[in-house]
Amino acid sequence: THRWTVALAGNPNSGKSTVFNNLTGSSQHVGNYPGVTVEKREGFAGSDNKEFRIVDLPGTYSLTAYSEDEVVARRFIVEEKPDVVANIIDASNLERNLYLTAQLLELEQPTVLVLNMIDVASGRGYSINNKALEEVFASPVVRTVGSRNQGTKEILAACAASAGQQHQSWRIDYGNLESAIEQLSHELTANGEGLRFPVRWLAIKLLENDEEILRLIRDLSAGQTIIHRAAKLRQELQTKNDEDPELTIADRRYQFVGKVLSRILTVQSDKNQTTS
Ligand code: GDP
Ligand code: K
Repeated sequence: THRWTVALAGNPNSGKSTVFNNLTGSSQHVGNYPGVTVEKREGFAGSDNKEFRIVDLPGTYSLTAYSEDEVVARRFIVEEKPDVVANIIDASNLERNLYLTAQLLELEQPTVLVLNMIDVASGRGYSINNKALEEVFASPVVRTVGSRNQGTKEILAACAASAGQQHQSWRIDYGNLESAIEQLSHELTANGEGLRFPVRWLAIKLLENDEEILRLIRDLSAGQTIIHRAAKLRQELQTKNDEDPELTIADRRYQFVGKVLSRILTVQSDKNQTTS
């Protein structure tokens, strides 16, 4: 039988370790990612005659080059290309969690959205429209309560259905940065052979002045040309928007998430005040 690789990604405290434990039981082992001190937890899961290797990525809020955990998470997804990414989402804290979801989807791997902590979300009067959420992210949604081991089999079923599928076309519209993204994507398509990251993602990272990606591009034969072009475009955008493009990109992502929330989330206000 084929063994699918599933990478668990999510914010710290989304319940990712709990879900990992539910999925893998006693089959876990701990190693290290090459060259860094970050722990790599892996295990196996089986369901309906299918086998899964589950890799628990470090919990992160973002996928920048500013922290080792974030670099490890994004590298694993792009370099090892798991069959599917399972994004563990704290359903009671959607804004912050979907900000990571948007960045994970930019890596263009098949992704399953796992709405965990559904019990907490319901307790606060949050009602989440599954179908709308699936539509806006072009990805299947599963609901779980990790602390009660609910929805665990459903995660595996959704992963099996998504594994190895073509990533559905999905993107954030970065508004007046799109032309710069397009120009850099063009350069990278022509001169970026051997890079395993999606071209559009690389272009966005160049506009964010991402240290690790700059190093990667610098090693290409046309690297200096691409880096100069990126610097020039960054300067132009800085002037035009009166803001560092890195901040503009973060703003646009938050705006996107805000729009998603207004579409998928309704809050019953009498429950909103209760604490649990
Ligand atoms: P991680 O940092 O993402 O690995 O989060 P953990 O797995 O350590 O979970 C953080 C806390 O949330 C723990 O106390 C878990 O027992 C709890 N937890 C996990 N999933 C759920 C859930 O679906 N509902 C509730 N109420 N608590 C959960
Ligand atoms: K924890």
